[in-house]
Amino acid sequence: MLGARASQSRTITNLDGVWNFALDPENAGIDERWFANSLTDARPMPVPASYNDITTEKEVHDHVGYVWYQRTVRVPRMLDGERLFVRFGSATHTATVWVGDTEVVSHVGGYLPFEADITDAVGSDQTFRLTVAVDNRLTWQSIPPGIVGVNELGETTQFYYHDFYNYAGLHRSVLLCTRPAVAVSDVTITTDIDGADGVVNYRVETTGSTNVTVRVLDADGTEVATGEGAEGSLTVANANLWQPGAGYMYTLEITAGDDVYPQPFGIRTVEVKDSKFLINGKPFYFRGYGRHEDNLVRGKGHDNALMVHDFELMAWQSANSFRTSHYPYAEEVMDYADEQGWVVIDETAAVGLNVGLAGGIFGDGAIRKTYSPETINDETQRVHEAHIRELIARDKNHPSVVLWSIANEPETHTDASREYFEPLAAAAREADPSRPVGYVNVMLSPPDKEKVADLYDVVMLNRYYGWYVDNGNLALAEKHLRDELDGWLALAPGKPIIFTEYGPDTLNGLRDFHRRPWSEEFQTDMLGMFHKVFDDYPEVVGEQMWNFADFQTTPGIMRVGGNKKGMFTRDRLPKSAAYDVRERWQNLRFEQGN
Ligand code: GCB
Repeated sequence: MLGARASQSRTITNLDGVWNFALDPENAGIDERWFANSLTDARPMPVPASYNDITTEKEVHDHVGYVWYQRTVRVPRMLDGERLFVRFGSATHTATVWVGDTEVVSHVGGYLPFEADITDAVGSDQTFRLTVAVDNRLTWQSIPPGIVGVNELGETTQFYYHDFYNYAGLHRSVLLCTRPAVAVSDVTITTDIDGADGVVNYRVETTGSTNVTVRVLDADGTEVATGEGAEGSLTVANANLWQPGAGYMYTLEITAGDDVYPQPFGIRTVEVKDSKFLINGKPFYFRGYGRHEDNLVRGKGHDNALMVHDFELMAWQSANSFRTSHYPYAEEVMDYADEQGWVVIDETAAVGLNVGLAGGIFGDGAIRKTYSPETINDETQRVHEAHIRELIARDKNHPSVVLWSIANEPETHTDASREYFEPLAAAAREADPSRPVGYVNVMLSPPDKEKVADLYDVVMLNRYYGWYVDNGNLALAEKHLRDELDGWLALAPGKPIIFTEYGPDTLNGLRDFHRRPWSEEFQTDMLGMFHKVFDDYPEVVGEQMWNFADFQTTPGIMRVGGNKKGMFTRDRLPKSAAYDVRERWQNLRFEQGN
């Protein structure tokens, strides 16, 4: 899906603000047509934000099921024949939208955008009532999966196998967009390098038949190439490449009839070869983190101040990359990463497809199979595939995205897991033949059991030697880590290995002379042990520690106010390991030049 970008033919009105909001404890609102009137007993709710931590009420925080958002919208001045759209950056996890009494769109999947043409529903009205019902329930057929149940007290409960709080609501901006009736509806840009020149291949789709012309503008807005037709290949002489740390961006300005759409892009190549990850033909080493969209009060709500601050902290540490663990991030984040030259592993929301885990740690005790007609089944696979395609459709033109991660820590040591993933890996490749595809492997599926590694271009590992296993014994942990790495080299020769998670929970301020688990000293030691091992294996081409910052989870005996594996606290203060890692990454950057 195209990003919302203003141009001479496209206007954008931001609908963020304080909306009206109501819980729907009986999930009766749709039948009772709540959209047909002002919400009863509505309370204020900021958009964008998760609703969970905004109020003081437990019912809001722990709500399972539908909530309703509503506001009045003023229609912008429009030219004759123009179309009006409402666009949601995301609604977690499923949503239905009404304009007045008319249902205009439903969307499944909590972390990707959707829009509706509301021109006819609005008609000649100057203002209209916009109502959104958002449901946070997860099922075996949703991505990510979850289970909603009722306990002995009759309370509705929600369980899921992933280790972050199921924040919900309207997490990203809601926009009102205008565009001509015949407009650009999609563009795919791939690039290549030919000596000093850049090759720009493009394919444009439009909503009706019309002439298409394109211009490539450099970062100063100077025209550097032009083309005619919906498809073509252009040459940019003496191109400025998009590089890690130097995100040079061009714009493909597309004119289709009355419509003008500016699509930013970068000229760069990505390739996996001989255990190396090459960007513009040069070996790239990933330094950084798995992250979360998570913070105080706003939960997963996008916030530009927090976004820029987080990137400043990552730059301070000399990181060069991150993974969008464990779901697609806000479009603003992807644009920012492009412009600043950050390298991104772009992950789907397929996390927790593994009954061996819960909260990242233990199974839920129930006797279940991960893949079965009653659990993760054909329908889940269909939803997962649609989600992969939607993510690629949204993010395919971001030069920062160098690798797709189609799942985090699924079960991959059973025959059923291979049946499940084979078509999904193929779908990702078909949707984007220009980038490598991978998935993130869990400790429960080590190389001697793993069944899907050959489907992918890279090996991505989350490993917790020294924490969940060999807790506190880093000498033993190191032995086991090396043994396992040797196993991967034997199983997947020629594939680069990226560590996408490693690190212990660390309580900020807990100091320990004996450097034991949970202390800041232990975090320094455990990260240091992993780094020492990485340096001995040229096949390891990346280290993304877990996690950039402490983050919220469901409460449990293994979590003290959330997951504490952050390099930074949840309010973004550095733990002491941050300084050691900074020194290492500064040195690596100096050696590796990015
Ligand atoms: C993992 C998961 C991540 C958890 C982490 C942990 O392997 O991928 O979501 O938060 O472990 O801290 O247990």
